[in-house]
Parts: sequence; C-alpha cells; structure tokens
Amino acid sequence: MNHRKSRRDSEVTLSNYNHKELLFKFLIIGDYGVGKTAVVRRYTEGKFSSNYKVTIGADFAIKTLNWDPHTKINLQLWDIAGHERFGYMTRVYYKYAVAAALVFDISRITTFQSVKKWLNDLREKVTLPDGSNIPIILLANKGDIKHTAIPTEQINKFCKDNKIAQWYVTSAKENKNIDEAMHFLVENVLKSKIENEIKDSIKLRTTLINEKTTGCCSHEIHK
Ligand SMILES: Nc1nc2c(ncn2[C@@H]2O[C@H](COP(=O)(O)OP(=O)(O)OP(=O)(O)O)[C@@H](O)[C@H]2O)c(=O)[nH]1
Ligand SMILES: [Mg+2]
Repeated sequence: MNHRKSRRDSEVTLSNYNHKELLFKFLIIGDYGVGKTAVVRRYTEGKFSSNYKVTIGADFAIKTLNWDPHTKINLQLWDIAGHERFGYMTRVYYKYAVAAALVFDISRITTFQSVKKWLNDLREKVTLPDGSNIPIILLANKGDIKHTAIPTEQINKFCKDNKIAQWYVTSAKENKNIDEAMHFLVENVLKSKIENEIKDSIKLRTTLINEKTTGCCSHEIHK
C-alpha cells in the first residue's frame, strides 16, 4: 500500500484558477476477516487475493479520483484492523475522518451483530467540525458466497433505525458494487462540504454586515 504523510482532512489546494484538489480521509471498519483489506485493495489496485493476512493496527491507501474537470479528489482510505475495536488507538485512527464504510460478512451473522458496536464507537469518537455525524455506509461483503445469513429486511431496518444512508451487497472477489459505494460516500461528503461552505459564507456575510453597522454607528457617535 502507498504510504504518505498524513494531512488534515478536506484540505483544499487551489493549484490554479477554478481548479481544486481535495483530500478526504475515509475509514473502513468492521470485524476481523470481513474483507476490509480486500475491499480497499480491490478499489485502489484492482486486485484480489484469497489469502488472509491479518491487518495489525491500521493501514492506508490512496485513490485519486478525477471527479470533474475542475476537481481532483485524493481519497485516503484507512483500513482499521478488526481486532482494534476496543483498542484505545481507534480514537487516533478516526481523527479527521469525513466518512466511513462499515463492513460485515454477509455469510457470518456475528459480524453483522458487531456492526452496532462499531457504529457506536464511531459516532462517539468522530464528528464533523460543525458537530454533525459523518456519512456512513454499510457494506454486506462476500456477496459472491451463496449462503446469506442475514435477511435483507433486517439490514434495511438496521439502516433506517441507525440513520445509515445506504447499504450495498459487495464482493471484493467479483468486484461488485465497490466503486458505486465509494462514489455514494464521496457525493455525500461533497454535499455536506458545500452545505458547510454555504453556512460559512452566510456567517461571514452576517459578520461583515454587523461590523459595517457597528462601524457606522460608532462613526455617528463621534460626529
Ligand atoms: N469469497 C470472498 N472472500 C473474500 C471477499 N473479501 C475478502 N475475502 C476473503 O476473506 C478473508 C479476509 O479478508 P481481509 O480483507 O483480510 O479481512 P479484513 O476485514 O481486512 O480482516 P482484518 O485485517 O483481520 O480486520 C481473506 O481470505 C479474503 O480473501 C469477498 O468479497 N468474497
Ligand atoms: Mg485487514
């Protein structure tokens, strides 16, 4: 995996007029063996291996997207070891994340039961700078395995009850729905970013108007 110096999330580099480069940190979390590393590898390198090599701590990979003619997005995907759930390091790994993909193995019910604990851990430790929750999607991975242990209705209900915007049946092995899921997350982050920028510009305008008013009044008093 590519290792690079970590930068703060949502960093904007205006390289030239009307062209921007963004950096988003995404978390990939869930129980051990559900396929987090396989999903990241499929997405960033287009490869799959059936060997299981346990992730220790966390790893990360970069994917660059030419989102539109004016926007380049560098996605920093943090692949957190499934064994880390109750490790104190998760707080450090989660820092500055702007979105997350929660992964479980559709053929193993226990991994779905753990999703709630991962979600609670995430919501407790990460919020966007304005205090709101980060966008989260749920990936029911190993969709190529015919044995599905969790009924669709149960997953739908879980997402509705826990305000998870979207879920996908994915397969790192067969390259199913991984691009689509990541695309959805990026769109959500961009949407919340635009909303925040609008809020900021309103705040700025209000401040400017207030300052102008204050300036005007104090000027009148001095007259
Ligand atoms: N059939 C199938 N096997 C998969 C798929 N994704 C991952 N696997 C296999 O599942 C095993 C575990 O995958 P990993 O990606 O290493 O799991 P992980 O979630 O990163 O596990 P930890 O690093 O321990 O947290 C490996 O043997 C993978 O080849 C998939 O979509 N389909
Ligand atoms: Mg792993």
